[in-house]
Amino acid sequence: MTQPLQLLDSQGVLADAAQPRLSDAQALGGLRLMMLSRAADQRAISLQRQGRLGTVAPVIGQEAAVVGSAMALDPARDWIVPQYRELPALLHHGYPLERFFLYLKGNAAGAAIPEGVRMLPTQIALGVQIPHAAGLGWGLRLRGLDSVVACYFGDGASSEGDFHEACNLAGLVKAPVIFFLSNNGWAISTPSRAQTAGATFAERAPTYGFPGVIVDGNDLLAVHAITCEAVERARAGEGPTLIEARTYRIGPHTTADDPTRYVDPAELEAWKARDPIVRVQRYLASKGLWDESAAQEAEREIAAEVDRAVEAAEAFPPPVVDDLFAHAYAELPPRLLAQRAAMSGEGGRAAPAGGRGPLGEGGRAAPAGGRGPLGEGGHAAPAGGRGPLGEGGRAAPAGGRGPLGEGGRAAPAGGRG
Ligand SMILES: Cc1ncc(C[n+]2csc(CCOP(=O)(O)OP(=O)(O)O)c2C)c(N)n1
Ligand SMILES: [Mg+2]
Repeated sequence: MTQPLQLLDSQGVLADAAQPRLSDAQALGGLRLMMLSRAADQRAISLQRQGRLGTVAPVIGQEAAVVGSAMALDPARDWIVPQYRELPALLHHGYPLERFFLYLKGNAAGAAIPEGVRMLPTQIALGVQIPHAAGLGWGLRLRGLDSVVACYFGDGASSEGDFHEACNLAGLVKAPVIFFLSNNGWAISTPSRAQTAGATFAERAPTYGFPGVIVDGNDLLAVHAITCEAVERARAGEGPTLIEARTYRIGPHTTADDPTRYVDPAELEAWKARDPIVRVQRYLASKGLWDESAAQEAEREIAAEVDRAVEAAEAFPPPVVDDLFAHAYAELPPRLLAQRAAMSGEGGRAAPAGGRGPLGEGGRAAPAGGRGPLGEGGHAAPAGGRGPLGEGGRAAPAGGRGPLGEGGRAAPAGGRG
């Protein structure tokens, strides 16, 4: 099997003759962003446990893959097309941290992308963003721009037909796209070895007419270097690259998942010993650029940054039912008008357009029966009663299954579970 590119070993020692393309200052910046991502995830998990946030899909363990690739892009001209586990790439591109928390609170404002930030929305329907990325890249090229599109997806998403369609078209038209496949070992509880009978994911690429490469996804320097090469190819008009980043999901699929039911503890421990953050810290320490006091100072600053983002998100007006209906249609079709009215407690009468419903401050009924994109859980209802999930103090919608998989999206406001 092809060996993944590695520049830094797990002790943070640079390979002989390795030529990192990140300067020391950039490596420090990358480390800080990885630490910020870890701290934001840990805070989000804690807030979810308190019933203050919905379902969280942490990046823990995969930070080098996400940050190293994002640092190879130019936020002023390149685009990111995310799946749902790429927070630090979005932050690097200009998406504000407070919106991450707002999004997890179920607030539509969290999904709003600030003007000038070149990213598509977080995508939970698996694989759907991959053809969008191919089309976006092709369109940018037809406009004569030299922008590149980095499209993120998982080993699980790569089994969707959309992956094939996107790679086929992008190869044909030489779209400037980087297909960044985070092979994190799992698609919820399905191991990545169950996704393909092929030996690797990367080996699919040549059949579409472009290179497929494999990188140690826990090695910031290697991921950055290999993505820089893919960016250069794409900018030069040579077309796409498929990057398979071998990493590992150290945490749960989401806060609604219990990985102890299916993850081998020995495998988990082996991957924890390859922590991508510790690896860069060791590398920088060997250069005299990192020590205990630098770590403490960075942790203090990062904690304060996370505090500010959480406070800003919590100061936002809570979401209202109308938010669910506000962004897809200029004029709501009758079926959705009826749903909105029912959810607003108006017994079939339409709620006022754009207004706040009769339920008052932030408390809104949850949609009934929905299966959500993250998996098997319920989108919890924001207000009131005790729901079927029974944990965390939040009600779930009747029969609801959430998009990330197995859990409930906790509700932002109100009730006792
Ligand atoms: C089309 C579709 N099918 C199923 C799901 C439920 N689901 C949510 S996440 C997930 C696993 C995705 O695994 P992967 O692409 O490897 O990404 P990871 O979660 O490991 O980052 C599944 C099956 C979904 N969201 N969309
Ligand atoms: Mg996966």
